[in-house]
Amino acid sequence: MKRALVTGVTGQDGAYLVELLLSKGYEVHGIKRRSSLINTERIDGLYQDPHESQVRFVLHYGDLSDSTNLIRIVQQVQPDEIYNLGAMSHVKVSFDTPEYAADVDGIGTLRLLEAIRILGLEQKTRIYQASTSELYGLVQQVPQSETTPFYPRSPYAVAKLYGYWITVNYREAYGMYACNGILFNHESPLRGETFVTRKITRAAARIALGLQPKLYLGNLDAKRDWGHAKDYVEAMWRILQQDEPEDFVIATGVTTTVREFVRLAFAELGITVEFNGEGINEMGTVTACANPEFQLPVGTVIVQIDERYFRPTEVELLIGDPTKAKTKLGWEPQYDLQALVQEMVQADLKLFQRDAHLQAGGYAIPNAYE
Ligand code: NDP
Ligand code: GDR
Repeated sequence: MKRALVTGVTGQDGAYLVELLLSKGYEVHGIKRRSSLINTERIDGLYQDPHESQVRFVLHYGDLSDSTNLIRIVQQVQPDEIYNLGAMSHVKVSFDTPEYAADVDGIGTLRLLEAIRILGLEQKTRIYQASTSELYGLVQQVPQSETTPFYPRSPYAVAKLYGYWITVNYREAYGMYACNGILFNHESPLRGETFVTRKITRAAARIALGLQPKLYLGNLDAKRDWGHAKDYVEAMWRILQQDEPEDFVIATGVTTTVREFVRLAFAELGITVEFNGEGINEMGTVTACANPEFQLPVGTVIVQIDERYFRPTEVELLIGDPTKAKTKLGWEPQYDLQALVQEMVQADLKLFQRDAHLQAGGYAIPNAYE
C-alpha cells in the first residue's frame, strides 16, 4: 500500500486529493494546523475513527513554519509521496502579511525538502509542489506554458517563486523526484469563501434568497483561466506517477473576466445582470428575473465596486497552455466553465436555503465578513 503525506489537507485541494488517494488505495496522512475552532469541515466526510483497525486516513498536528515538527512527521510516516499544498494562499492577504507568506509558502517548501534529505529519503519519497499561475504575473506572452518567463506581482507569488525554484534545485542537486504543478485557478463548492468565484456564487444565492442586498467586488476586468479542483488534483497525482520528474502547467486554455463570471452565476439562477458605468462607478443591475421564487425587481442594483478589493499590483490576464500535460500525462479536464459555475451556484443555493428557512422562522442570520 502506498503512503502519502498531504500538507494543507484541510484546504479545498487537500479535501479533493485525499478523496482521490483513498479511492486509489493509498494510506493518507494529513498535516493540519491547530486552530481555535475545528477546521476540518471539508474532510469530515472522509474521517475514519482512529480507534478502529485498518484506518487509512490519519491527521497530524503540524505547521509549515516548524521544521522539527515536519522532520518528525516525515520520519514517522515514511511517505512514498508528499503533496505540499499547505500555504497562505490568498493573493490580496499576502500584501498584508508578506513575511508570513514568505515563511510558509517559500521557506515552508524548503523545510519539507530538507526533511526528506535529512532523513535520507531522497530515493524513496516523491514530492509535489503546489506552484501557481501567479508566477507569470505581469503578462509576458500568452498562452502561458512551462517555458513562459515569470514576473510575480504579489508577496504570495514571490514566495511561490522561491518554492518553485528550490523544488527544481533539489531535483537537480540531489536527484530527488520533485515536481512543480503550475496550476491555474481552480474552484469548486469547497473553494474558500473569499476567493472571487466563491464570493460571487455565495452572493448570487444569498441575493436571490433575500439574505444579502448587494455584492461588492474589485477589478471586474481581471481574466482568469478557471478549472475545477477535482480535475486538478487528478493532474497532481499523475505528475508524481511519471518515470522522470518534470514540471507541468495545468489549465483549461479558456479565459474569462470576473464580470462574465458574475453574469454566468446569476444566469444560473434565472437572473439577468447587465453592467453599466465606468471604473469604480460601474454597477450590475437586474434586467430580468425568470424565477418567480426570487423577489428581485428589474432595476435593482446588486453589484457595486469597492476599492478595498483592488490589489496594489494586479495580474490582469491568465490563460494557460496545457498541451504538455495532455500529451505526457494523458490529462483531460472533465468540467468546462459552465458546468463549474452550475455546480458551485447550485451548492450555494442549497446551503443558503437553510438560512432562508431559519430567517423565515424568525432566526437572525448574521452577515459574514468577505
Ligand atoms: P486553501 O487556502 O483552500 O488551503 C490552504 C491549506 O494550507 C489549508 O489547509 C490551510 O490550513 C493550510 N495552511 C495554511 N497555512 C499553513 C501553515 N502555516 N502550515 C501548514 N498548513 C497551512 O488553498 P487551495 O486548496 O486552494 O490550494 C492548495 C495549494 O495550491 C496552495 O498552496 C495554493 O497556494 C496552491 N494553488 C492553488 C490554486 C487554486 O486556484 N486553488 C492554483 C495554484 C496554486 P487551514 O485550513 O488551517 O487554513
Ligand atoms: P487569485 O484568486 O488572486 O487569482 O489567486 P482570487 O479569486 O482571489 O482573484 C481572482 C481575480 O479576481 C479579482 N477580484 C477579486 N478577488 C477577490 N478575492 N475578491 C474580490 O472582491 C474581487 N474582485 C475582483 C482579483 O483582483 C483577481 O484578479 C488564486 C489563489 O487560489 C492562489 O492561491 C492561486 O495561486 C491562484 O488563484 C492561481
